Amino acid sequence: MKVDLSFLKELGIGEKNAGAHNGEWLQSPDASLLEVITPITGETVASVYQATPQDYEKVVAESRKAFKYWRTVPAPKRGEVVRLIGEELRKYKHLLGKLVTLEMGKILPEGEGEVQEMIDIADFAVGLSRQLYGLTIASERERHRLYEQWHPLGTVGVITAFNFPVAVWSWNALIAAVCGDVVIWKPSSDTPLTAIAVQKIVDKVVKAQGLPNGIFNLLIGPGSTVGQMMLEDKRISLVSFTGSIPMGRRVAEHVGSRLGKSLLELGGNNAIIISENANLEMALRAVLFGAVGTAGQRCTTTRRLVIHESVYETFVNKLIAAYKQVPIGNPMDAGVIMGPLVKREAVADMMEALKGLKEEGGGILYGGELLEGEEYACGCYVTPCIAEAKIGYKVVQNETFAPILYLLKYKDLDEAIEIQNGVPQGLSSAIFSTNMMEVERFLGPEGSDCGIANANIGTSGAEIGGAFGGEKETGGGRESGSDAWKAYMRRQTVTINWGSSLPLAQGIKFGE
Ligand code: UN1
Repeated sequence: MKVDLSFLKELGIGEKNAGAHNGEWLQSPDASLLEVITPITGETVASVYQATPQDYEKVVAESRKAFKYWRTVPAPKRGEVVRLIGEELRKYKHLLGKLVTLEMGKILPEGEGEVQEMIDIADFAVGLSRQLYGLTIASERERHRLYEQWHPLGTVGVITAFNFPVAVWSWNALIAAVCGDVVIWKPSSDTPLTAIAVQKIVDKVVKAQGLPNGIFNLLIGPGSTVGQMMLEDKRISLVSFTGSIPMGRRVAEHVGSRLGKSLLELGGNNAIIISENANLEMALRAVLFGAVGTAGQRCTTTRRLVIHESVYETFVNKLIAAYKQVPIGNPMDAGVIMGPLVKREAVADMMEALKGLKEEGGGILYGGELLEGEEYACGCYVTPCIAEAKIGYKVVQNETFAPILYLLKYKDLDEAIEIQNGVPQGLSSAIFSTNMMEVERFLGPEGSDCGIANANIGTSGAEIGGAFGGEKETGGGRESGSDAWKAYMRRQTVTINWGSSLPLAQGIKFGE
């Protein structure tokens, strides 16, 4: 397997790259170098100077300065800047998509799809910039006006995961920007190059518009230093974190202890219920995309199937036949639908989970092997796995970020919903059924307890227009569409008395 690295230059990526940016690229003399390895071949493609505590200070200080200006710019004018960023992203869709593929291993159509997700969010944010509405409320007092308005928060820290290295930044950063916030991005250390490339694209627009430094900032460095400083820093008004549940807990604890705001989008353990009334062909395609897509490394990945006993055997046979056909290989190649896992540690986690599954009494029906041979020498390629399990198994309760699909059998819908809800996470869920009573029950208050509930489509691949996030240990945050923007602003309730007396609320008479 070979990868072409010549396109990196077109994105402004060199052999060695500065990893901190506050309008200027910063590189301390004592910065340590982070090697960037592609999971496609295991080779080093470039390296990045990681941000030091001094860089951190420079970035936060600049962001505070920029906020004083940016909050005064009318929201539709901020929207115009985001519109131009969206235009620039359109030009780079292919190259940036390719870089996502190089760095984290998802197939090229999915890499480009992720850049499309950024473009969609930019368009959404432009419209939103004229719709940051507050309510006017009927006052109980005469000649009084009661209303609410929304103001920018300040500096927003955006900590993103490797699996959606650019889309998740845009969900947060582009919405925050029209809301009048300034942004400091700390990407995953597995995917720093896409962050640098995006920062360069954004910076081009910022410079061409004559905007000050410090509106969009970047800090590449370990979570234990740079990330931790963000959590403890009162100057960071909101920390938006996408990643694992244990890390999210740390974010909530540290930010919570200084009474700061956090927005958490953590792990999923998403199930599809396949009823006896399902269109099995449609369900099959949805399961394949949901479970094998992105090599099982989406937070919305389908990890559990809850199948009615009457269609269990038929469906499982179809599924195994489909899994056997999955072309695995270089994610840059047309026709491949599953690339490598992000790194060897992820493969080790997958193997550990499968070992645990067997110990608990589960059985593997297909796959779950490490691929060997010259082509797969980097040790990151596996076959996707289908396993039989029980809802109580520890491995089924946990999110393993790998392509393992657990099969669970049910007799009646109540049982299916109980299994679907019977995990600590609550991100995405789906039912395949052509029976409206089943579908409505699943979508009703006694149904799915997840932030996302779908009927006759799978668990992954959400559109940006809806609010994205989940309940329980998924953290409760909502990003992206709908009114998720409210998390990036502060609400202010205003009462104006335009009369000439001073009536008190609740009819209180005070000293009269
Ligand atoms: C993630 O895995 O963190 O719904 C985000 C989806 C994508 C986003 C996934 N739009 O699968």
